[in-house]
Amino acid sequence: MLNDYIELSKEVSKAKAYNLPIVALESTIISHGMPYPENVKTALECERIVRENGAVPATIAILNGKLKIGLSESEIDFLGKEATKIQKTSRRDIAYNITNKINGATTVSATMYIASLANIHVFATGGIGGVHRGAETTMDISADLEELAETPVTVISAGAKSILDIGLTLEYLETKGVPVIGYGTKSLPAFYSRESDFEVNFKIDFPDEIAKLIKTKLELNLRGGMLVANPIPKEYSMPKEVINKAIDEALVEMDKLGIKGKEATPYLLGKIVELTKGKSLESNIKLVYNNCELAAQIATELKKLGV
Ligand code: PSU
Ligand code: MN
Repeated sequence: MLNDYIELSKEVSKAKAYNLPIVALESTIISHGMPYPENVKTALECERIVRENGAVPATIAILNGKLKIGLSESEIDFLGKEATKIQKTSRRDIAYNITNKINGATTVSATMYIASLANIHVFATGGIGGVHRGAETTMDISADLEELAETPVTVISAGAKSILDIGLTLEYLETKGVPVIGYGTKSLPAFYSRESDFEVNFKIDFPDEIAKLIKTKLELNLRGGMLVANPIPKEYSMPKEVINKAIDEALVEMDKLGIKGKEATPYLLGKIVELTKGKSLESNIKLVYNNCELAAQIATELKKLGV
């Protein structure tokens, strides 16, 4: 039985019982997206921000053979501190890691799937995986995009990072019928910067309007989720030249080392932090907080609509 595999935290199961708004949070960002101890601090602060904005946080991971929805502080600490023992888990890894009781930090794809099992419709993170640069030869396209096509969860992100091919990522999402919403912006935010050379599909200025769209999409029985792109607050954004130089260098270094597959994104994130002397990490943390706040507001509005 599916339910035998799912374990809700007390807080999340209470939230379900009282029909409170819930925001899903991923754990790959903890174990493989940021260094310790910033990863743990960030994850706990994300939960605090979600609560402060009227919703209940559900950080998701695979622990002791269970799909865990809602983690304790010590579980979050474990995922951050013991990161090298934690498997990055996307959709394809879920069954294997459950069967073999391998502890796993869930990517956007796995987190979306697990959130959907608990009927959670809103999920905050930093960045999603996408079509990698050079994908025309490597075929490196994140499972996150397929999940957005399949699973009815709206992901609040800071747009697409230019470690990806942003244009191809948008094309892929269009093919798969995934709407890309700009929160107060026509330009697709590029993670560390507020703008890119690409446009979102729809600009929406208020959380309640995003909530309405989520409801409509669910009721129309359109499969899949949506991507909300929320620009990083100005004061934490990075000049394009600085960040692009670091990204280009990191990509060259990755090629030299022959790093590919699931190791690619964690390697690039770490290398960029190193090359920017920690500046990119600071921006990354702040944009995640910003997304948690918006996600909690959207989840709250969604509850008012009865979803
Ligand atoms: N982008 C970030 N930080 C992250 C990730 C992406 O800025 O931590 C993580 C997310 O968990 C995302 C995953 O789902 O990387 C994508 O990995 P891949 O490119 O291997 O699909
Ligand atoms: Mn990949």
